[in-house]
Amino acid sequence: MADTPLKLSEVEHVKDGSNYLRGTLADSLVNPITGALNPDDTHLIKFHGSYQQTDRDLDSERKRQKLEPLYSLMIRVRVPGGIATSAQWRRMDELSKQYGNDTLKLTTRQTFQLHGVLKRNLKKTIHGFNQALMDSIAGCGDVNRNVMCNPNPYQSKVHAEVYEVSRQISDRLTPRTSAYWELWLDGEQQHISAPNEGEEDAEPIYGKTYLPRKFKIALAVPPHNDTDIFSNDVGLIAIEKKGQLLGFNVAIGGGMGMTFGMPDTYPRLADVIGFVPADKVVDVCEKILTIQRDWGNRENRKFSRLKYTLDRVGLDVFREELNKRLGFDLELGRAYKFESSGDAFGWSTGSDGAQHLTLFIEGGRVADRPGHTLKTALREIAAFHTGDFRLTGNQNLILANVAPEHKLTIQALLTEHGVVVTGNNLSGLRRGALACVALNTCSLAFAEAERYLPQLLDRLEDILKTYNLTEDDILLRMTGCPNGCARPYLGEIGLVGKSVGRYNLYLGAAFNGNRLNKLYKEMLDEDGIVQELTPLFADYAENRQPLERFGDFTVRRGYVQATTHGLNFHQ
Ligand code: SRM
Ligand code: SF4
Repeated sequence: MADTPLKLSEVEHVKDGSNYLRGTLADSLVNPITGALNPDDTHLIKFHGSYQQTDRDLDSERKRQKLEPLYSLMIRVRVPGGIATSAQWRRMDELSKQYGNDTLKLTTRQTFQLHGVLKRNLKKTIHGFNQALMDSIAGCGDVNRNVMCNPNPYQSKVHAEVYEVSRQISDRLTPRTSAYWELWLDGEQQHISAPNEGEEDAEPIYGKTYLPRKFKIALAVPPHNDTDIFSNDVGLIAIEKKGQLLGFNVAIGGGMGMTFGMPDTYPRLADVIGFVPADKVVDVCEKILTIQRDWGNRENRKFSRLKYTLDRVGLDVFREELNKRLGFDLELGRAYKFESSGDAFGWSTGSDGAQHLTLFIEGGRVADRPGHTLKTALREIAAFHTGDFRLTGNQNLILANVAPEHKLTIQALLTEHGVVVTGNNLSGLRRGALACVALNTCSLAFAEAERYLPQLLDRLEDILKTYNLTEDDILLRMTGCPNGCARPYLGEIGLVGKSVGRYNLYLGAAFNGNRLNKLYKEMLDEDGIVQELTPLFADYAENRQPLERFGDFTVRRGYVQATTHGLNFHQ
């Protein structure tokens, strides 16, 4: 019997007909009649690092006034491993003020986002990135996204080597199309390799329809899993011996997204499938990506991620194909141990004696607020800081390699601007909390997250105080929908927006990022969340075992069953 032809999803057709991501973007950008792009171009613009959005706070009022929604663009700048120079920070700060909403969002994948950029300013903004040697290509879209890595390579020689590997992976998997160069930079030289004049476009790794879906890679150096590697399509665990990087355990098939009411969609943690020496790891990433390119589902985008490909074909079949494409076999995975997935705040000293300061950035939002002028403080620091700015996967910021003569000045400036220098004066719950953007810009949000979490934390902190738990590090992650942008299914407490002001409560993830949580209660409002968590905190304070983490405790006490695989997340 002949195979039934594939019914490709709409996005596949758009990519196919786009001439390597051009589509009609050039026309869309100059069309003065609307603030929006042509519908097909809204898919293509993602590959250039941008999303068309509306201001959801204003949508209904504008509709009432018979106006089109207030369209604007979010732009995500790739920062492999999260490392930016002071000059780049200054540029992002300027561009956010000139063309955006005067805030910077530090994301859960170590990138910068600008929000609120009008269509007519998009080109000028991307041009501005280029002048500071930054780009937004592959910030979004069906390609390899920003490669995450422990953001502080000065911690040790191994960290520095691992960071270098993350850059190599990022370079290898960056799309080659000249559309980015042509559309945004008028052919001006850019720092990522552009094709030579007269050369035809080609995507040697991706092909003209790119990947079935987004693809994510993260690297971590045990014992810190601060990039949450198991939530990535490919997670690489550095294996070292006596300070020498030997290679990486390779984990595949992680992902957070799911859809309410569709139990065949689920978050899943990556499985370790073997070990590869460091000099071959970039090839391994490329081959995994090409298998997913060829085997991933291109009919229904809900099932397109590598995690579903893997659960369809099985790990053994996938590994066999990988070994075949590589021309060698992965070795057996090596022993490793992760202890935590959060950031450690305050001053630290690297193995070379250099000084670094990790700052807590609530919700990853760099903005000036009354009494807390963080954006100004960082701009002033960027004017003289000779080290760099490092974005962490937990939406925080490291001022790295602070010159000894600048330490006191930095400290004084931050204090003057009302910025908390160490995490010590924050509760453990707030220090580790993550919230996705959600309203007012995310078109998929059912509920608030970033704007609301601080208020909820105020109430939860009162309870923690009653039980003497203020200092305890407990991971709480909140999102405005089940897509999982703040990795909520890895929260010891996960709150996932279901409708305005209502959240599902998940419990029982592991503190080190290697176990998913499980649904505990549905559709809770703020009082409901507080009521459900109060007896849990009381029980934890009284009955936990020495050093027992909150997530482990909720499993041991039977509040939820442990999730052992994405496939039993909903059970
Ligand atoms: Fe995300 C879509 C924001 C990290 C899973 N994510 C979106 C969009 C673009 C909404 C949209 O499609 O219209 C959000 C833009 C909101 C806005 O206004 O800025 C958005 N995601 C974010 C960020 C900014 C959250 C944050 O507050 O930090 C993070 C940017 C990362 C970056 O710099 O590249 C962000 N998103 C993640 C993560 C976490 C991670 O990668 O470690 C995940 C879960 C991991 C994963 O991919 O499985 C994640 N985002 C999603 C999904 C669900 C994907 C899935 O396979 O089901 C969507 C929706 C989609 O792709 O259809 C999504
Ligand atoms: Fe938007 Fe949902 Fe992602 Fe939050 S989790 S940013 S609401 S897509």
